[in-house]
Amino acid sequence: MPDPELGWNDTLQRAWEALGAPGAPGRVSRIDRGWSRIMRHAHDLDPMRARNLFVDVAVGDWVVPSVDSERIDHVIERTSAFVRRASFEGDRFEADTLAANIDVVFLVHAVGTPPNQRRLERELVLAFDSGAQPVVLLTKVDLVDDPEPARAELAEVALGVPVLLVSGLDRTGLAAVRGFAAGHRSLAFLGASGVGKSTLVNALLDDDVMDTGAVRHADHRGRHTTVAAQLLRLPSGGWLLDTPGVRAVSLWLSGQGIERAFRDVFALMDHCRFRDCKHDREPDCAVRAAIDAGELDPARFASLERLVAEEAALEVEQARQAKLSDRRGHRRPR
Ligand SMILES: Nc1nc2c(ncn2[C@@H]2O[C@H](COP(=O)(O)OP(=O)(O)O)[C@@H](O)[C@H]2O)c(=O)[nH]1
Ligand SMILES: [Mg+2]
Ligand SMILES: [Zn+2]
Repeated sequence: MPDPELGWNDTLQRAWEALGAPGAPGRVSRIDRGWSRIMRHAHDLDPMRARNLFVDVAVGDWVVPSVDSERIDHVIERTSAFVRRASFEGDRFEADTLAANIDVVFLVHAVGTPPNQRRLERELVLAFDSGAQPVVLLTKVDLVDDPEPARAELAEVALGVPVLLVSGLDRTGLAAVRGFAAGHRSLAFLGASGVGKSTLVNALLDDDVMDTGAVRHADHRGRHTTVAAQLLRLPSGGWLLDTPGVRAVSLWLSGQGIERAFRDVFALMDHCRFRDCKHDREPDCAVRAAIDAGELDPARFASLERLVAEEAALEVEQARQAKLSDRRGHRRPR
């Protein structure tokens, strides 16, 4: 059986058995120019290499290499995936998966810049769509006396999603972050450039320093630089996917992400008098009523409308490309 310490679980086992339990599954730890590095167990220091031919493979994927180890025969059905807008490469329709089988995605925001609720809303939609569990991190808390106002503002749009206070610099809250990797789970970070993702990654990978008390020294900084997406083993167990520049704006929206991230607004909509209420000037509109009563931020509602319109436009585009792809006789991804 594949190594549970590498993240293998019952869901993957079932998906593999559904394929007829072929070969020996391994996990993609890195991809370079069309070649995957595939780990066979958690302490595999010399991952095998196989070519990515005719398969959409991402870091984090569980795959079955061919008997001669040259190619990847199967990509086992993912438990979660971050997918970028599909595009044409030559005459082939490409779904670009950036990361797969991530259990927890941390949405990183920093104190010091004003809390950005609109950005967090978008990230939550993407996180829910991916299938991973979102957790919000408010980092650089060492910079302020009281991070509570910023935390409260993010919590307002995070609904039930936890907002943790952390610092990659003085190591506040790192034990809690690490706790999410219990059971050999895989973690990933999403957030604007400069919020402190790399600093957190370095702090988590650094097992020489205790979480409490010790202050990181400047010479540790920048030791680990992200060049390509890679799966890294946490010293305390579990996995960390370090991706350079996974920018929220470039990701593909699909599924139930919007409904989940805005479930408060959708719950209101259920109470509008008309089923097809546009929440504009209709009588007995529960959304307008909530806005007028100061219970719903109009900016949050505008944000929802923007995301819905964006998703609709992407769906039209995806359908158009899928049709083109069919006409050319190619198989549609997923
Ligand atoms: N004070 C403080 N500065 C931080 C912290 N984390 C990151 N920084 C600084 O913020 C800048 C950007 O950090 P970096 O980790 O590269 O952000 P990334 O772009 O999200 O990977 C660097 O100058 C870091 O030293 C933190 O927890 N506290
Ligand atoms: Mg970085
Ligand atoms: Zn309405």
